[in-house]
Amino acid sequence: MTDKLQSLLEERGPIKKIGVIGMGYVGIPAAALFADSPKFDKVLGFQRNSATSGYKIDMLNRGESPLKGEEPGLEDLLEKVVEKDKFECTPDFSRITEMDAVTLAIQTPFKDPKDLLPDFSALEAGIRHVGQYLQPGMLVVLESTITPGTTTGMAREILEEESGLKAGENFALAHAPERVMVGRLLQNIQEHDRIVGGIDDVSTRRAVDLYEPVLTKGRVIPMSATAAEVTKTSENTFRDLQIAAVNQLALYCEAMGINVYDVREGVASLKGEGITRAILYPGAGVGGHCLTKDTYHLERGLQIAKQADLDFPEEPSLYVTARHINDFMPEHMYNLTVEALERINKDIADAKVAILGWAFLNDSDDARNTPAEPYRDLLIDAGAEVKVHDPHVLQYPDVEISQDMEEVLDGVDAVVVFAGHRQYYSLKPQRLQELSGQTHPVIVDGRNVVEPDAFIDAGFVYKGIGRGDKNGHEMI
Ligand code: SAJ
Repeated sequence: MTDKLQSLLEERGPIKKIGVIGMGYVGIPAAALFADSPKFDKVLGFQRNSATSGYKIDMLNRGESPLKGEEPGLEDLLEKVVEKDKFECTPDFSRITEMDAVTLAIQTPFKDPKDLLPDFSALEAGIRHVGQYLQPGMLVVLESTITPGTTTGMAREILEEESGLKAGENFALAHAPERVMVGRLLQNIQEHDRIVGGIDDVSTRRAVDLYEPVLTKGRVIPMSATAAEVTKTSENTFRDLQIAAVNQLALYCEAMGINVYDVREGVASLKGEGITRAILYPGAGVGGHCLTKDTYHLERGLQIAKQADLDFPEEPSLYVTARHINDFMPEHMYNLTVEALERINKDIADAKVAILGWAFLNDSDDARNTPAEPYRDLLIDAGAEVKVHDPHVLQYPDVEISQDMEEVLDGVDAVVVFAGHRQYYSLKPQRLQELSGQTHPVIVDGRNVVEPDAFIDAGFVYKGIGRGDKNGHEMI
């Protein structure tokens, strides 16, 4: 079979025209880098002309980036490849027929983690579009993070159903998961190693031909499609697990009256002889659209890609437990807030609380699945008055976010740090006290940005994640 595909690809020759479906945080930088490579002649960015995101088409064709936040080098690169007519954005999906390769970078959120049900509706629509215009000898690559078994399963079926062609015989199919982080999209694509997994060796090799030209420091790591899906979902699951491990340690340290950062420094000090102690940082929670769902993709993958019975003890999945621990941290922040207010005989229902930092990541404007939201919901449900400050996140559905710190801190009983934005490291206790107008305001530090003693000495009630050594301090 693959011989037939091999000869089809040889007939078609090297990849020259590339289509990228999904003009978002993953698709736009990928398209710009493909277009900037002398190996490729033309890149089309496919974007539906929808009410919510149709505006991107004209912006991109003017060489402007519709992405929020700082993305070093992206605007210049877009301008360059549009000027050179190597990149164009279009809503006309019929032009997929002109392409040698098509990549799909479409969001794959989870509808219901409990039942492990992902929302693949947008991805399915994208794959169906490709299937309708698929030509023999083309390569299709899924870049979205997907449940293991999706490439050889759902994607293959839809493409074959829509095109009447056979994967591995008439067209190549692969998974090459994105590994980007906001704020360094281009750098991540060029410098991270690239996992490339085809449904067969011919597809893998064709996909390697697509990604190798855009890598500077990174190298291509070829494997099977399902192994590539498990690699991506497990690398985020492992990160989430590492964060859950240190969050659990932080909760233990609070109960034991010790400082988790002393312990962290100690644990991290064991080095050499190949010993790596990747102990991460505890905090107010885990947000974003990666770590919050990829564990569930992996868990679901075990169900749909299982080929033999799993031999596992009668225990809940370690990975799902980790998710629950990280999802608990905003609730822990709420419990710390209530405890601190009780120390000044303030009931949460009568309290004014200022949340500092709405983004899920420090120094970014990205607020997807921010852990600050479940915390705010708990406060609101308890009857508290809540204000939110964030220097980067300008707006968010149903939540008023201010960039005016003084206005947010005016008259508050409690200041609660949820994101480690640079400016919060220079919070001054005296100034905060003045603005709050309270003798004993409360500060709850979810990202270890303040020096506890400076606030305690100024009369604050201090609480910090993992700061068992301070959370029970004497009131000054
Ligand atoms: N966090 C902690 N403690 C830490 C590190 C992070 O509480 O020590 C929290 C952050 O505050 C944030 C969340 O976890 O709320 C996620 O942070 P992140 O740094 O993992 O950021 P993401 O989700 O944008 O990036 C991850 C990265 N994955 C890995 O490093 C394995 C990135 O490389 C991926 O490209 C990205 O997911 C993705 O798109 O999958």
